[in-house]
Amino acid sequence: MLELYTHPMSPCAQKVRIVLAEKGLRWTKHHVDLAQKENLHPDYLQLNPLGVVPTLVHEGKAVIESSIICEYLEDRWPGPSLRPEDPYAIAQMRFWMKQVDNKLHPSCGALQWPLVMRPGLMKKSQTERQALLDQIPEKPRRERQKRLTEFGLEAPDVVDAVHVYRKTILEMENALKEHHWVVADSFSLADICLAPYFQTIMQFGWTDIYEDCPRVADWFERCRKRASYEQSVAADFPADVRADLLEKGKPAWSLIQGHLEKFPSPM
Ligand SMILES: N[C@@H](CCC(=O)N[C@@H](CS)C(=O)NCC(=O)O)C(=O)O
Repeated sequence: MLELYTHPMSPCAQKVRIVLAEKGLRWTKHHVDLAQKENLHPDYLQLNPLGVVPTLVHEGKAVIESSIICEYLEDRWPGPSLRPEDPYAIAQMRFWMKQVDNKLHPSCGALQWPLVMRPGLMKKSQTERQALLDQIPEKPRRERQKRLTEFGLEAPDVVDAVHVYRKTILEMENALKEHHWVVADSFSLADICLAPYFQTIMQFGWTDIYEDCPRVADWFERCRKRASYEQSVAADFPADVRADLLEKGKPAWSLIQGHLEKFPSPM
């Protein structure tokens, strides 16, 4: 009944997998090989014209965009609820989700792409690489991926990405002074949509980015301890994959630290 087109390292797909697990829903997995650009295959574009994961298929109909999929699942299977009751808290929840989609997600891509996707692309000829990247349907994403492929961590997007991460962390530290979870005392879609972006930080060994934000560190530990997270995110990172990612992330830390120095500490 429920099918998900997904990739283990995609934070957007991780969000949706956490929601499915929180609600105890059964689903069928379709792995989309992003390194091989299966997301740009004409059959996949029929389902998701933006050429990205995740895509949920329910009763034969495709639902795209991770935050929309999360809300769709919440609407269809309201229990256990992942939306606070108070309308103001719901507005706050949606604001966090929007910030994640518009800002944190491209920032995560800017840090992850040079380390994970770029090496494979650089093995292809210039013409082959260009032809693949030219197929990306949306111009801003296409241009960003071209910059990140050409310049790696030296791309201008990387400085902004580090700042977006740091600003988000400081805002979360403040929000968590007010309640146990990001928008309320109950766990919500805001927490689910943020947590995978901390998985990325952790997997590359960059957790010092929030070392002076104890509430954020504690929040992420609480997210990770949930069965939903274990089952739908942690399970996809066996020891050899974790070791490889840590190795890939190590050389980038000093560059990130350099960008962080220009940023304020929490109040
Ligand atoms: N706004 C989309 C973003 C989806 C997205 O960027 N997915 C990435 C993986 S996290 C992807 O499929 N990238 C493939 C590519 O850009 O080639 C959503 O939230 O679903």
